[in-house]
Amino acid sequence: VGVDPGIVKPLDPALLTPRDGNAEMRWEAMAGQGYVVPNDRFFVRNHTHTPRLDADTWRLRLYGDGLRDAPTRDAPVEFGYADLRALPAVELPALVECAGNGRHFFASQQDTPAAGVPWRLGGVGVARWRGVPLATVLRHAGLTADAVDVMPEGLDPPYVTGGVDLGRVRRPLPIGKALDDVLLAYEMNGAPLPADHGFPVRVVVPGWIGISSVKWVGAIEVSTAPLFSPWNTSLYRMFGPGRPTDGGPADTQSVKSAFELPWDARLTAGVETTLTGRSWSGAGPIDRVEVDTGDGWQPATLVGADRDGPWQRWSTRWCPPTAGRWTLRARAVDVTGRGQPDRAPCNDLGYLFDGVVRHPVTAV
Ligand code: MTE
Ligand code: MO
Repeated sequence: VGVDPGIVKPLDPALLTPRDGNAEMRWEAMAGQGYVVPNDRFFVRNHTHTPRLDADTWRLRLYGDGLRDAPTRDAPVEFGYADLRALPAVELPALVECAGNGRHFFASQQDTPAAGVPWRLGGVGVARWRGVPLATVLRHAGLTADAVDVMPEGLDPPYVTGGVDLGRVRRPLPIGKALDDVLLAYEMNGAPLPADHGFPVRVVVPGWIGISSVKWVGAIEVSTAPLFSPWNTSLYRMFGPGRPTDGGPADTQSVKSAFELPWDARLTAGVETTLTGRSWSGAGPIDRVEVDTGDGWQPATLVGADRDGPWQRWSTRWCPPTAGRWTLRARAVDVTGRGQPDRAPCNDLGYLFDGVVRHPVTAV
């Protein structure tokens, strides 16, 4: 069991794979698990490193011209940890997924490898998050009717890349999403937020790319004019190739499917086994899943009471006919009709992969 210097929790190699100072969930570690990803195997994505914060001295500072009484940063409306805990709480299962999840497969599907963390499919997880709706806190803070954007900011160290200091991690959210289903979460799967996942409080933006879900949140700007930061102007945007204009900031996550198998998987030829996996989309629940083990697409069996949740478990039976190399494929369609193309069109920064992944199997 190793420890990455930037990550606090032990990185058990059976559960998590280190990726450039981050940790990717191993899909085979989800086989036989319940609906949520346990905290010890939830992926970690840090721009710098996990800060150690004290809940007793932690403050959330809200300010901006979209608040009646706190127009400037030097005179914010403040909430402490106990103040948040005293407000009416909600708990919901939500997907947090890195915008670059699946980036590795852009490189194997096309000639241009995209820059960034080379995630396979384990830069995603579903947890039960408990906290206060951001809407509740904004209204307590004196939200005005003409606010258009809110921008949460983390308390982790400023992010320096290519010699340029981009400041603290922060990304604007349109007020419509902020008032819809966004949480200020202080619990993850029934436990206080682990340090790596944002202790004492993080933002959870269901279905949107992970960068929206700012960890270790310390301030929120509320503005009557659109807000900008490097995290929505130069990072986490859909640039080229084949895009004559910039495709704008990425927000809703794409559709993906993963087998709960090692990469590569080893199976026994001539022995029928149950293969399991999960499919998900940021745009809504999954409607149907198909699997191809070599003789064409067949419906997978949907497992569990997952219909309305952020991801769907499924299974299928398969017997590798002979020893040798095989390829497994899975694809899903969500309730909005979005599916998975055979090959995902690439973009410069490798975001929102949604292609069908070819999972290699060796039958022995
Ligand atoms: N929040 C802060 N403050 N700093 C960060 O580096 N990384 C973001 C987001 N929130 C980040 C952050 C990114 S890119 C992702 S994918 C998610 O956190 C990952 O959340 P997790 O580490 O809890 O899985
Ligand atoms: Mo991310």
